[in-house]
Amino acid sequence: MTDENKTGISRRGLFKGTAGMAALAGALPAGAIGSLGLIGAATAAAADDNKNELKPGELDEYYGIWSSGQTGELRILGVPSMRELMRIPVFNRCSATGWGQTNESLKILSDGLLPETKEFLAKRGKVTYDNGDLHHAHMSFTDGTYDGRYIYANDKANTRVARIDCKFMRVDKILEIPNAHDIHGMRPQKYPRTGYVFANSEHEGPLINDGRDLTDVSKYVNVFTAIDGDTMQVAWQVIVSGNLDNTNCDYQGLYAFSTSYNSEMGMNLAEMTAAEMDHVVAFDIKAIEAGIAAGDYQELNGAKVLDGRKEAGSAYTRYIPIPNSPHGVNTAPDGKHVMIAGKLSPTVSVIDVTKVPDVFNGAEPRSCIVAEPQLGLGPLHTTFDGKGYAYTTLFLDSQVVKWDIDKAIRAYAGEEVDPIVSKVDVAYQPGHINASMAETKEADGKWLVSLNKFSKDRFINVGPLKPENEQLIDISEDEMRVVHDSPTFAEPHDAIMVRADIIQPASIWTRDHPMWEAARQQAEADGVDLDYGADVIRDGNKVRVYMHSVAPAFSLESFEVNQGDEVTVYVTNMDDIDDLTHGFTLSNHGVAMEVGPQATASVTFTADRPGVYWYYCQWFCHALHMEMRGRMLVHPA
Ligand code: CUK
Ligand code: CUA
Repeated sequence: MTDENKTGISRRGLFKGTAGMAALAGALPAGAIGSLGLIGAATAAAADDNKNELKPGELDEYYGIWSSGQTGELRILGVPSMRELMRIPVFNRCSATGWGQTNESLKILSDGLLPETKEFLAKRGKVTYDNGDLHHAHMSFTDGTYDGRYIYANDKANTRVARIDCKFMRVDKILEIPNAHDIHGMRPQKYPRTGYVFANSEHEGPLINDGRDLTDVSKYVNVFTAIDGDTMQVAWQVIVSGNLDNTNCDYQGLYAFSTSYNSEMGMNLAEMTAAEMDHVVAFDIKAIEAGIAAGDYQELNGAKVLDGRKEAGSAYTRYIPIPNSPHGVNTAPDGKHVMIAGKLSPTVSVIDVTKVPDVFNGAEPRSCIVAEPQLGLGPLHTTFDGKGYAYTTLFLDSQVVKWDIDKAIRAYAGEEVDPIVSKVDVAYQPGHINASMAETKEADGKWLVSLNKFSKDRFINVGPLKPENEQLIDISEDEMRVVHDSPTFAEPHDAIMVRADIIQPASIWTRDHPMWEAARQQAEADGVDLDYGADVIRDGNKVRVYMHSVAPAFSLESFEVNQGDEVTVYVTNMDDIDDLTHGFTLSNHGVAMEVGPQATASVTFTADRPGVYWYYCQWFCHALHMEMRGRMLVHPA
């Protein structure tokens, strides 16, 4: 086997795209960095009077909901201050909260996994994956705007979608998607409500992936999934031709759209980028629902799978040709236009959703395209201000371009107008972009964030791994103005900004929360009060330890077990005061969990080290926080 076959990156393939491909890999010409740095400094100096700078004690106007890529968590920032307010563990294992270790979190992390995954993990002594790659985090909608109920997030690494309950800002469901390979693009339905959560499988494979057809690429397919956002079950899946990248939907509840950068079904770089035109798949939601009702599907791994392949000429899909390796899909708040970013093409293709029905009725697929402005090199994602302008990131140019949607449409019709309004330099290589409330009909055109993949010289050097750089841009005036740099750890792909009045989180947990229902049932079976427990229950070699905490003490100052016992410790925090979090860390056992006010958390481990081991509260809770500790005494076998 040659190196070419191993990686798919042949010399020929890499150099084919010349400067463009090199810059896609992150290489900037040295001169470009210096000059961009100067421009950035000048912009910052001019921006001393910024409205984004909050005084101590002032509150932000927007919740920024940030993905974190390969970190696997969700982050909440305040906008416009860009202060990081909270991290919500999702697909990652979290040392601070015990997410991925407590029985409560492990139940959520394992319940929605496929049976064969559970088997695969069990052989490795695990009940869940402990990594994730969270690209897209988006809020549930009602009638075209955010409703503050849920945030949905994808895991590209392990083909999952998670739901975060905005009341407690914790994950409450996770679903592993069958028949798919690596969920990438993900967006909730906008209208009439969410409803469906659309999720794209990015990578292709045999539909029945059990070892057959390993090398017969002609048998590979890709699937588009609609999840029921209420039950977090797969509603239906559609087999497509080509791969799928990003997705989005209209404001009418009729269509969803997905980009495909690999319409070629290539298995290496040269093959994937060979065609001049790739496509967007349009999905007719009503036709698909009718197909399900009529039984036009096969059942596979518990999912109803319809055939929407191009060759099938199905009623469910249409393939709209789009120039070279399209990436982002963004629906404008005008409710009419969907922007498809070209990536390797310098264009953004504008679909008019009112013309899509004609395409399903036999009109030429590109007849729904009403504009295709040339904006610059490497367009990836687009956002909006609700005033008729669109903003697109130019990855290769390291710029954000502001353009006039109406002028772009007129130019496409032949009029001599320039849709480009202005460009602003960002540092460096932006991917996603989003403006305040921009993916809703309430887009308000105040703030825009550009999520830049490289920070290079923007901050003091922290070693070979650099932070990324997110820049806040004031778009409330005609000229875009970069007003703030925010270094960030790996790798927020996407972010949304939600008006602060829309999300109303609780300040303390409730004792009837389903997260500790299993603990409550066990306590009842043991004849113990879960809320005010101070009990040790022996059940063969299983020991259940119930304690509660009221600052600054645990209800048990010690408990005794025998070497080899399987021990479960339940801790209930009976403080009901805002911000009074306790924790339970058991030393030299790798055990630590956070217990919020009015919450219960439990952890199970084997006590196989005889001796004295202290447990302590690791969340600073009281002047006597250091004294909040106790002993586990393990009798030797
Ligand atoms: S993708 Cu990352 S820059 Cu995963 Cu939304 Cu476009
Ligand atoms: Cu309780 Cu520190």
